[in-house]
Amino acid sequence: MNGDGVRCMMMRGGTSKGAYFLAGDLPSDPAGRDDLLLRVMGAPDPRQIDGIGGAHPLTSKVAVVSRAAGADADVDYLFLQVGVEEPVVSDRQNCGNVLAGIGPFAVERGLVAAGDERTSVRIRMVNSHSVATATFPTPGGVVDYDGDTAISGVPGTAAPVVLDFAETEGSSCGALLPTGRLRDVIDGIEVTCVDNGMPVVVAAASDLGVTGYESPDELDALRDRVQSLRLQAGELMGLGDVTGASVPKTTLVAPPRAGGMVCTRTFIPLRVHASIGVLGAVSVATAVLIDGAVGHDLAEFPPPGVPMSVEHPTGRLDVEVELDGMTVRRSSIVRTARKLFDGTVFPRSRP
Ligand code: NQM
Repeated sequence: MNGDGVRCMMMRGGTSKGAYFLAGDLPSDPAGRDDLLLRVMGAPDPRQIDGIGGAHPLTSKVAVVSRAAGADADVDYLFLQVGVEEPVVSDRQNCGNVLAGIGPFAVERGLVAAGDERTSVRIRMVNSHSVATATFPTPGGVVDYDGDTAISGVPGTAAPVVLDFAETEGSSCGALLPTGRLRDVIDGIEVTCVDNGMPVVVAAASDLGVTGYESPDELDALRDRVQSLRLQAGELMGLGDVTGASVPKTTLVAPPRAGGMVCTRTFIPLRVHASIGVLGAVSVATAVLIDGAVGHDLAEFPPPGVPMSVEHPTGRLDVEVELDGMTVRRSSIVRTARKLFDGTVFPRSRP
């Protein structure tokens, strides 16, 4: 703490934006921490006008980082989703986009020594009890955010952050197919419930009476049906009552139409994502790879060695997933990240 202010770095991680903190700069009790974060982000308020949140779930995110407690990682990363309109801070999901900023942040804060060319940081993702390795350029021991990697949904180019995932299979629900079945029928619709780092309910867009190529706004009308699907899926997936939770997500799939593997529209959990989450895309791609799962029959698979491209409203997201039967061998993805500001944030005072 620094007077009334708190040390904070704002970063774009992939297609999300969030406030990154060292755990030691925040209150250690979760209730005090969450109260502070709501006041930092300006929640609850649809405009988050009195805080640094961006008035959308994708820009109302927080990363809490510390030196790793165990030897299998360099740093621990706790992701917190801060509500926009609801006074809620949730640790029930992970975020692969905010993850893209964790390695650079760890170097900037001196938690990890940078290599001369590039640095690899092993990150324990506390929300999902799994480890990701982030590799990014650090010429001369300094994080370089500039580069020529473009990702859909972010203007321009930046330095690549390569994220390799291990043990993401079933990391939130305990199994890759948390209901124990390839398909379930909910409200008369066939769905595949999957968790390869993010719990997702996959349904064919056509089964909900849409093409799957609509804009996010056009799909808003499906909110009530999606809520009904995910509430029942949440119980089947062992997540219990997910009324106020940000998981499971729901992804509508359709045949690709831009050279990718599958086209997607994703509810997070009720607003439609402008693109698709990282671990969300990894989970959907994994489901689609499995013969018999929803989406398998409408997908077009790339030749071996070519990444699987998941189409979304603003472009494509390339993922690599290696499955051996029903076991995930590895998953990886390329993102970019950027430091936006580093300083002191002043939370609004309590009402
Ligand atoms: O799936 C949005 C995002 C995410 C999560 C969401 C994410 C992921 O785009 O790993 O990145 O699904 O709430 O940041």
